[in-house]
Amino acid sequence: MVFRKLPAVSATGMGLRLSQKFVFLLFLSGLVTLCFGALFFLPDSVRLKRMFLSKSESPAVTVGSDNDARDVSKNAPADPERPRASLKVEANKLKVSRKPSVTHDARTVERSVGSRTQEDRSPARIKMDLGDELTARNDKATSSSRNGASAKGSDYEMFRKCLLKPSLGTDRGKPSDAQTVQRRDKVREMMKFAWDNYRQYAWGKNELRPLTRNGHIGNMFGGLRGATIVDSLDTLYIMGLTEDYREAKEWVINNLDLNSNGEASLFEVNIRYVGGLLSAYYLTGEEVFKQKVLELGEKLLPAFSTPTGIPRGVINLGSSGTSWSWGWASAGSSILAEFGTLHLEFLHLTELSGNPVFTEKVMNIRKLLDKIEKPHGLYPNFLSPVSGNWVQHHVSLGGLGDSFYEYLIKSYLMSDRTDQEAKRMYYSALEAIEANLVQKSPGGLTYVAEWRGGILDHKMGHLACFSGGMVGIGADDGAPEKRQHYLDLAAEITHTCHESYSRSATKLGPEAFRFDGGAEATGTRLSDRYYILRPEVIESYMYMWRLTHDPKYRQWGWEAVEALEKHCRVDGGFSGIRDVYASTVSHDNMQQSFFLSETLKYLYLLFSDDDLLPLDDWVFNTEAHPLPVIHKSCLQEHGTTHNIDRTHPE
Ligand code: DMJ
Repeated sequence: MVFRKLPAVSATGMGLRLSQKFVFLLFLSGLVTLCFGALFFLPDSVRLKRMFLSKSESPAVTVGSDNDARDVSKNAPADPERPRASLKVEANKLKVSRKPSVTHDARTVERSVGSRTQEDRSPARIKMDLGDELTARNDKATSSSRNGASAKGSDYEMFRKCLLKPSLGTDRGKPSDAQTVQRRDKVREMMKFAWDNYRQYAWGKNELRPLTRNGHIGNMFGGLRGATIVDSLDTLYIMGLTEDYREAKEWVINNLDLNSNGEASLFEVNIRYVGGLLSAYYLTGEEVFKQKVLELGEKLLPAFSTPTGIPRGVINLGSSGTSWSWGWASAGSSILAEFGTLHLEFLHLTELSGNPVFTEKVMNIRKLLDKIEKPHGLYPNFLSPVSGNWVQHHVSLGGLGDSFYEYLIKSYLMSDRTDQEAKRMYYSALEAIEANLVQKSPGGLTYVAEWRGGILDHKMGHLACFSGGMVGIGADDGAPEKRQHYLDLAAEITHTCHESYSRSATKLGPEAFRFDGGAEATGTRLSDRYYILRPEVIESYMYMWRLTHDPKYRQWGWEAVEALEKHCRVDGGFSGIRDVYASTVSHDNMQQSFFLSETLKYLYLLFSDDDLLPLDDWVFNTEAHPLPVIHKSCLQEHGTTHNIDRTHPE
């Protein structure tokens, strides 16, 4: 012991002179300071460091190439211990406030319920869809106690009662004509096939490799596993694949381990895991989903500890909570489509937890975006989370930008049309998009070009094809004189996207198609010709069908089913293809989780009656997970809402 080695010092320290005591204390405090300081120089993974340091360090990695935010697996940081360009202790410490959130929104609420009547809400009407849900709720008691979760059944019951219509319709959305029933059954069979193969060859892994018949983990989800399972819960449930749903649920109960320590995409974890668990909870009332999603939500909060509160793209889900910008994102910037696609899920995290912190985080993002100067009213794709300024002027409704716009209109719809700020921002963004990006090709096709500092790139990504549906669902809430125009625009964009499919040999659409050098809705570059089972075109068919009931949308959906069956179905599942223009296809050996979550779900809805997940009660997150509209006035009336003031936090 140190004491014994000091001359004339007893083990107890008794008998020391004052000056000796002083020198000794000085030495001791120096030693402690040194040891603590040394912690900062240890790598993040060292446990000691995680135990002692706060979660707010956000090393920034700078400079990279301009890539698709959606195809991030190949861009994820390869080595968590790699040298970092700068190490900064952020000023914004994480504040997890637990104050009760009952402030009522003082703004005038103009409730637009269309043709909904009071009778729609009667308990008798609501009971109609409780067949499966009641069974599920009975299971809930068992699973809750098994998981030690405290069931807040009354909140859930109240939420159900405030829905305007039965979630699954009168007969699970079964269509009335035989041909549509047949087509819907086919889609259900495709889901079963995709799921069974995943189950057999890749169970518990993130995605299935259908050619080699094994699992893929990737590096988008940190250490999280079972992306396909979480992404599929609601699709299985909606399609009435009851046994498969139960198995998926059991996996979540027993195997979904949220204590992972890898680097994950905040965006991907949010849209797939948070979205998937939220929607599974709202559809079934199973407490385990609520418990898991709240636990996961808390783990995402450190990503917001930046000087501006704009989260970085990559987060360590472990106890360090460190976050990074993507190596490829310009100058350490954050991506519009990533930090702008959190709103719907985070509002529901507040609803379920009563904790306003989730809403505060996304409201802060919105506040910054609303205030910042926008070139021609447009939102560029890269923003610095440190300075809060745009990093470069690339604007796109495709990858990097897309779902930010989608979440503006959906925030408005999900707020029961009370979120006037989201409404204003959406319609002015749309106006800027129309003025600067929307083009007509020589052959008369309407498309949405990309914008690079004022210069148009006459290309449209497959991802941008979601915008047909988006413009469509927003049409009715636009200025009265613009409503028909928006619906026409939505139909024109959807038509163009269909053309990108019908002009290929496989009848599937390329990753990007162009309108220059004589091209009209065709992918001219080799690198743009692949199709990875993406949903966006079919998503727009589904919305346009619901809005217009024009039979062509169902017909186009059926063409897509036939093409998927012919070119993407292999013995071990469904696979993407490398070139949609080649009649002999080459498979990419990947069954993306969004194929089960989105592509097949939208197809199923397209061939179902509109009363399956009615759009006045549900909005779909960008991964097609249905989230309920927050019928605030009804919930407040019954005193159970966790509504907080959704105006800007101070
Ligand atoms: C999905 O993960 C989501 O739809 C996301 O918003 C965009 N891309 C993929 C599917 O293409």
